[in-house]
Amino acid sequence: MVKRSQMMRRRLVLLFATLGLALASCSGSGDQSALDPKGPIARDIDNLWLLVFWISVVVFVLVEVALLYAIRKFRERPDEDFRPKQIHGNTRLEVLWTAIPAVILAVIAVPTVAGVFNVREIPEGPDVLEVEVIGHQWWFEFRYPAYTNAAGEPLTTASVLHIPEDVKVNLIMTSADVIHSFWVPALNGKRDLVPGNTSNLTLIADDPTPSDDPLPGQCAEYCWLAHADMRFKVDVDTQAEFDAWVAEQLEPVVVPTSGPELEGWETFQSVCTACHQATVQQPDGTVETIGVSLAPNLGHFWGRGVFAGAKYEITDDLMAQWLDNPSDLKPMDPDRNDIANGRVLGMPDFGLDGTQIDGLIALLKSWE
Ligand code: HEC
Ligand SMILES: [Cu+2]
Repeated sequence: MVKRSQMMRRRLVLLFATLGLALASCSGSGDQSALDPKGPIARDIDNLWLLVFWISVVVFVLVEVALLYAIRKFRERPDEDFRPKQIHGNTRLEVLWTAIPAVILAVIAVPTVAGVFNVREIPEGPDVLEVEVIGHQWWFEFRYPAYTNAAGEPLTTASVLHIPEDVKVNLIMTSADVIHSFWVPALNGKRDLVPGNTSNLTLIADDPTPSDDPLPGQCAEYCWLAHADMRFKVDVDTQAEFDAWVAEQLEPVVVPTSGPELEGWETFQSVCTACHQATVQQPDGTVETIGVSLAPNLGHFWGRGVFAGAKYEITDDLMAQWLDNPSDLKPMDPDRNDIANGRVLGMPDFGLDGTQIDGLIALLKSWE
């Protein structure tokens, strides 16, 4: 038999565990908090949440006070034969406790329905920036159809979405493989990316972010092995910064003619272009896009700051590890790649030697 003191101790442990868990949710707004909106759409959602929250607090307090009052007032007393008055039906009370919740729900429903329509509205017009978002296992690709380079390719990048402040950005989203979900907690809710379909999401950001501290985003639909590492950043620029970034991205990267970069270029052409693309300028001045678009575009890669689904910062050391054995840094399943059918589940280990790796790093660095 369990002793009384043991029971008591168990209850206390349970109480503190529950309290601990509950309090953990008050630990300020973490990196990916939806309670710290940085744009008008996220603010609407947050305000709606606050409305529901405070109504719930009032209801909770009233109900608990009534409950405690009833428990105390009508408790069983040892010495008297106390039975509460036996009541059957009370029309006034029943009408009241039906009407009050109905009014509360109506108060919540009106801004909720309006909010659902606002969030779903697809912005149109000359001021809207359209960006195509393609989800891949396990990274996000961004294409800007409004900006094309000399080879006729749209500006294409990965893992870091650049947008100008105060501009309505219409994301036109799809997936190359399985269902993913695009979520930037500071700017809007989540929206699925469905293969063979397009979905839209609007982003509007109030202020530019410091370039070393962009807004975090995350795939929010379980997509297998490296789902947790399928992140991205949203770098909010001033209009001038954004224009400069676009101009830089549209420049072709240069094919080297000497040094370790040239060694890297040779490996790049023979190995990497099976999956990666880049728009390059040949020594004779011609501009062309080489490679296959199954993996992140590597033009201007080094300037991106983060790689592998924004899991890591780009440094010489991490890049050397990545090129030596990518799956060491991020769980992937390249054995199941089927390039002929456009299916890629990770970057393989190519058994590159030290000189090849140094050459590739030199090449990618020169492609900042
Ligand atoms: C079989 C296809 C394939 C080949 C060939 C390939 N890669 Fe990759 N690579 C990938 C995939 C897929 C990713 C994205 C992995 C992820 O983050 O989930 C990637 C990511 C990268 C990244 C990080 C890009 C970013 O923005 O996150 C670099 C850098 C890179 N590869 C360099 C190379 C180099 C250099 C070579 C040639 C030695 C090469 N890759 C060959 C498939 C390939
Ligand atoms: Cu995903």
